[in-house]
Order: sequence, then structure tokens, then C-alpha cells
Amino acid sequence: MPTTQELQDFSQQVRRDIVRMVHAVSSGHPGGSLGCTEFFTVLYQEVMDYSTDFTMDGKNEDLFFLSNGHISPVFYSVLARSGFFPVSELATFRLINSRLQGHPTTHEGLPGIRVASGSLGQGMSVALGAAEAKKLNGDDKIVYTLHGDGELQEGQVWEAAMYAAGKKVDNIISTIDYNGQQIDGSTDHVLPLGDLKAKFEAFGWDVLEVKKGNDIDSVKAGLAEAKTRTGKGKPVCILMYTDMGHGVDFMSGTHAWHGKAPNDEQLASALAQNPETLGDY
Ligand SMILES: Cc1ncc(C[n+]2csc(CCOP(=O)(O)OP(=O)(O)O)c2C)c(N)n1
Ligand SMILES: [Mg+2]
Repeated sequence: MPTTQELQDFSQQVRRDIVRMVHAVSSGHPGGSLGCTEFFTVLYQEVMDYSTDFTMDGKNEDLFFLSNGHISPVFYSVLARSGFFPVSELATFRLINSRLQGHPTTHEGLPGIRVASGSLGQGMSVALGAAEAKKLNGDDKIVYTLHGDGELQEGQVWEAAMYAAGKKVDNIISTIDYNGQQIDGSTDHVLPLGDLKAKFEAFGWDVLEVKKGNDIDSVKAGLAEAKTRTGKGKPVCILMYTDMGHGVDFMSGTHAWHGKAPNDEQLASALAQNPETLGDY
């Protein structure tokens, strides 16, 4: 198992990748990506049991579905640095004919991607299909998902949530990136989410909270606890409190960098705050 320091170093390199990828093409989504960096790092470097010899059906492997597909920069960086495809390919982010489209797609055949996402609200439904298939196949591995909090304003999420509990899909762990921000402002301003814990519980889920979603050890503990709660008849939800734009001072705590690229000076500042650890692509 990697040490906390190793996971922090990994996260720091991922943060560099995120801002460099988005800067290079002057487009993409750094804010949510930076806020979920520790989550992806812990998930792929410690928690999930997977093969980088990628197969679409992923039998006898843990699976991950990114529902808020706009945060593809963090996903691509972590997949590359976990061995799914060459790190150098990060330089093709959002280019014509690249496998690294702005929002993940399956058509391009990028290892690690099992569903096209970006049209918000669909990932939990897809993941439930995969989770049920695992049960039918006698495969005891777990299906993980990630969703934005603003994404929860999509009705399909709640249809899926109802289905998951009703059908006792207890091999799924769905994490909510609870940053309190979305594209046009705070979630409170755009459309308040109310008491999310009470809502998921009312839908029949087992809910736990990770209060420090940008702290490696807290994310580790939360994911480990969530795993112990699988197989008990209920789907499991993690409300993970994060700081949008975490790790880059001028991007932190605001929706302003939801989908905006840094200019040259801003990139230099972001990189100075996150020195190279594993080597730039
Ligand atoms: C169905 C759908 N409607 C609208 C959008 C446009 N959109 C992209 S990201 C986003 C905000 C989502 O907020 P959240 O899930 O909290 O993501 P964050 O800003 O925290 O990264 C919206 C409305 C979309 N991608 N899909
Ligand atoms: Mg959000």
C-alpha cells in the first residue's frame, strides 16, 4: 500500500497535469477536477482492484463510472499515471481525433473508460446495470461512481437512487462531490439541494460523510468504511465535502473556474504552488 506521502505526491502531480492540460487548449474544467484529486488518487492508487489490461466488461474487477464527465482532466491524469495508457498522451487532451475528448467517450477506445459521460444525471443508472450484472455473474467486486452535487438536480439520479435501494443493489458505492458549487454559482444560489443525507437515507441508502474530501487520510478512511458497508442489503453513498479548485489559491472555493482555463501567468502561479513530483508529461 502506498504511504500518505506517496499519495500526496501523486495528487500534486495530478494537479499539475490538470492545469497544464486545460491551459494547453484553453478549455476544460479545472475546478471540479482539482477538488476531486484526492478521491481519484486514493481510488486508483489504493482502493480499487483492477487490471490495466483493460476489458470493457471488467469481470472480477472493481469498476468506476464517472457521471460528472466534465471533470475528465483528473480522470485522464489518474488513469494515465495508474498505467492505463501512456502519460505522454495527456498532451492530446481535447484535440481533434484524440482519445482524450473533453468529455469521456467509449468510441475512441481509451482504456479505463466504460461509459460516455458529460450529459449529467446518467452515470448512476449505468453503474447499477453493471452492479446487477456482477451479481448475476457471481462476481463479488464493487462498482464505484462519482457525481457532482449540482448534478443531483437531474431527476434521473433520483430514479436510479430509488431503483438501487428497491432492488437491494448493495455492491455499489456512489460518492457525491459535495463542493457546494456548480457552473453558474453556489448550489444554494442556483437550486438548493436541501438535506442530502436525509434525502439519500429516505431513498433507502446507507450514507456516510467524508468531511475532509481533500485530505488523503480522510478519503482513505471514508472509502474503507464504505466498503465495509457493502453487501448488507443497501446501496452506499458517500457525501464527500470538497473544495472546488483545491490546491490552487485563486481557483479555490469558487465556481469561477468550473470551466475556465488559466492564462500563461495563472498557469505559472498554479504550477509554482504545486511543484513537480513524478515528472511532467
Ligand atoms: C444534462 C446536462 N445539463 C446541463 C449540463 C451543463 N453543465 C455542465 S457541468 C454543470 C454543473 C454541474 O454542477 P456540479 O455537478 O456540481 O459540478 P461542478 O461545477 O461542481 O464541477 C452543468 C449544468 C450538462 N453537462 N448536462
Ligand atoms: Mg459541484
